[in-house]
Amino acid sequence: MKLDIATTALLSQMAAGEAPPMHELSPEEARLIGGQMAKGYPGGPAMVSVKDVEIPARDGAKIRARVLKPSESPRGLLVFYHGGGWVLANIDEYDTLGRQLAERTGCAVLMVDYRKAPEHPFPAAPNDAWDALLWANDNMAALAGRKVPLLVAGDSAGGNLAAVVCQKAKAEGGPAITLQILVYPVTDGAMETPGYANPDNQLLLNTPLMTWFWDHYAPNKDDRLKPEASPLRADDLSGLPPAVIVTAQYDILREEGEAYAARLRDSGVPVTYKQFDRQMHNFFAMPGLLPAQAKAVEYVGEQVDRHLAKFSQADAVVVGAGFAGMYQLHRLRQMGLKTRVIEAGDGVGGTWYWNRYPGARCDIESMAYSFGFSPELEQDWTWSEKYATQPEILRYAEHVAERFDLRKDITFETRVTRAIYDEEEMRWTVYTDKGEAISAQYVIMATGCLSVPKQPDIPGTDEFKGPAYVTGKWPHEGVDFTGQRVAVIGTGSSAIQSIPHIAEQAKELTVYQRTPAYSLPAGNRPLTNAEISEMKQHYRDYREAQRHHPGGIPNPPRAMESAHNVSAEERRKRYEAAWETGILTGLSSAFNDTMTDQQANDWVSDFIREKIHERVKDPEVAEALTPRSFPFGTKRPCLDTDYFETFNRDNVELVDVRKTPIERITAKGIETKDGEKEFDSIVFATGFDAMTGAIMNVDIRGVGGMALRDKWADGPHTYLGIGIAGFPNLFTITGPSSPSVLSNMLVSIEQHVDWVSDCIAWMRKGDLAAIEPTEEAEDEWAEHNEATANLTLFPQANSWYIGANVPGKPRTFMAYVGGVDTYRTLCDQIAASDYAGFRTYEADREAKAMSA
Ligand code: FAD
Ligand code: N01
Repeated sequence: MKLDIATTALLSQMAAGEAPPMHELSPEEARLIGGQMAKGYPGGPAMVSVKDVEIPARDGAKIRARVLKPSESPRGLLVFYHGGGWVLANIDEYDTLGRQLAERTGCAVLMVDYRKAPEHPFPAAPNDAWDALLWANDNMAALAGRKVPLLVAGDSAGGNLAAVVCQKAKAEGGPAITLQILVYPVTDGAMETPGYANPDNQLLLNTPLMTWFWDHYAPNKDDRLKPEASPLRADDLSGLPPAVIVTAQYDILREEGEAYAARLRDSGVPVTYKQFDRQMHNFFAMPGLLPAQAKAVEYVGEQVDRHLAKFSQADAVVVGAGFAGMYQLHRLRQMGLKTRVIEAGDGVGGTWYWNRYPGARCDIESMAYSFGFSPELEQDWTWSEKYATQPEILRYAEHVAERFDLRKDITFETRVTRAIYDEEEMRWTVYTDKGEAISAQYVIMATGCLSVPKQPDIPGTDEFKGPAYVTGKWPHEGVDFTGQRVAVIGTGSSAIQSIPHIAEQAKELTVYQRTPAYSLPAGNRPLTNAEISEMKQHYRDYREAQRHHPGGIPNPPRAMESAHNVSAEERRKRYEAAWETGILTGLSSAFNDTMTDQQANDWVSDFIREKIHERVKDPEVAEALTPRSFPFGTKRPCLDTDYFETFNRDNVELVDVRKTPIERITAKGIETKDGEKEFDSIVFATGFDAMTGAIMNVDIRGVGGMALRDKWADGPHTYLGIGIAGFPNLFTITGPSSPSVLSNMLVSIEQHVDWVSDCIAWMRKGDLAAIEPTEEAEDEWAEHNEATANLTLFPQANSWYIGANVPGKPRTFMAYVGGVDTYRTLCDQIAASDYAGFRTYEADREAKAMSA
């Protein structure tokens, strides 16, 4: 006996009744039989209120619906679509199941009596289902008493409708559905799964009846295969709400449920799947008759419990726990905001958590590249080297987390995937890849300017059989290259730091260079006690100087003189002195026109070129390593320890890929036009999808469902790099078009976090619910940015500042070159003039009272 005893007995009783097969009946006759059967179901639990309503449909008709309220304060609103092949059944026949669901889940349940075929064929049912969903969302306060999570559910054809409305909500940018519960859903009108041919499955729902349903519902066969009828056929299932999928073992639809679960999972949607063994189709809708029905309701209830427990309310969600997210959490918590930080990694530190490649260290002096917001922190932390290593900076980040007790509000190993703005509520729903949905008034993207390694853009990358490493995602356990033949692709900062270390271990190291870099010797060394105590004594003054310096790096001071004003000898003298400091900004600060005057820049660029020739013995290799295609400073300069000298080693070879292009990566190594070279390991030091990559990785929908990805399709548009028109209460820390990456990032991060925190404090004081920039302010800022950049030499380089490193990325200059000092003044003045360029929205007092 394949079915359980209760099901077997039920089927035997039904057979004894000698009812004709459904598919031989007219829809009216079939409905009568279904109605008779439902009369045998028990009444279902009592509700606090049961109310029949009429929902206006788009064509002016009314959709009948029933609101079941299990308590005065439901914890969710569940929109339920019943089964019946889009032809049979109604909300009266499903009343018991609806009550069971309401009681068990604690949600208000809206049962939707969408119009049935054949009188109302496709797309009437999905249209009604959608109209009802919108109505439910609009009337949530009345239905559930307050803003609660919105869930959808359905069985069989109703499961199909539930899946379809989720896809539509994604396409439309809302409403924000937090969970979809699909019980043996119909997902594909092709009816081609083996289950249809399996005699074991021909029970209450059999292949002829399913054909009968489809023929009535979607007589036009092309319609059936549209995603609105066959959700499995949608191209992209990513970004859909987490799903609970239930199937029955002996059901012609089981494989459709399984297939939908698998595709959702493959698309990154969290899925909980359960097959009920020894059950047939429709068991879920037969309350009182089958014990498994009660178990399935209990199972759904448990999933909803789990889901709603995760659904939480916060004042603010901060995405990312690098230095920006950490400080933002500290500030908001100090202000009394309930703040949640979501971080993809399993620890704090961001950049310094992920970039563990050999030789990784900061290139701004440690004592300057540290937080300035806490004098106590400054005093109790002591840096060991002029330029701290990655492990030391990571320890510092961990120390900060400990000292300010940050971890308790950070959820690690969790990625934010979507954020949807609800205009009515003026709140965001933030979704994670762990199935959590958090409702928050503010979202702060502290996702980092350099946190998404660039996708490999060399053919064959996946074919290499040996280990391949990406500098920006380095294995935590480290890598031992001893005795290996290693390739490094790239010669930016990450490569320049790691190459000398890899060369020391590897048997052979081959460096594939596309563009040579300007790099200056770091002169790294341990800090002396005298230096440390001097800084600790004067840290306050130093921080103040940082805040009012264009790059947040006050030493050495920026000269006020043009390079044209002095003799060649004097210039040389000053360049030499700057070179000796081993400070990134030394050379660019030697004169005031290095970044604006071509000749001034040529002089300093030539000076560095000479130095490279001094450092590299082989003149041909030296020339290959010499940058000539862009002015100094227009791509981020590097600081190194023995980078150029490494090319004097016998085990190191340079391949200039401009002359010898990489054709592809092969299973064994790298093939250029000169042939294939075999390697044991390949290191991709190929950089980042900078500035916008991490923000664009999250599907962010603002006012009217506008997708940020669409708004930024031709490049980022922001106001101050902090706010975005159409995306109220969404802030970006060091976002595109702020000075960010052209400065000491910690200085910029603190300035941004402080500004955003002050803005939120101002809003709360004025009882304002939302703030967003105006389009005009955004345009004015973009104009100023472009004009400022065009006064400099920056646009001359194909840099990541401009998006040139990522194929297909729109080219706009993504950092404000006006300096941190000027930028700070602008931001302060904007704040002082009641946030000029922003529009604000008053709080909706009524909604607030309801949720209190
Ligand atoms: P990050 O440190 O990048 O942190 C962002 C965090 O957000 C990451 O942990 C990431 O996992 C998380 N995240 C992103 N998206 C999501 C999501 N959807 N869901 C959940 N979590 C998410 N700057 C300097 O000023 N001086 C230096 O010397 C210097 N050295 C650097 C060295 C390297 C190797 C690199 C790559 C950058 C360096 N930078 C330097 C720039 C550096 O990125 C910043 O200084 C600073 O650390 C950035 O901090 P952040 O918090 O803004 O971003
Ligand atoms: O990345 P990058 P990064 N074929 O983009 C090459 C910070 N940082 O990780 O210049 C061949 O600079 C690419 O060539 P090209 C700092 O802000 C700081 O090194 O595009 N080559 C380039 O040589 C820095 O600027 C430190 O022609 C390819 C390299 O890969 C930023 O992070 C340390 C290629 C990428 O260089 C990014 O630095 C590390 C291809 N298909 C990082 N694709 C400090 O020292 C790319 N390249 C503090």
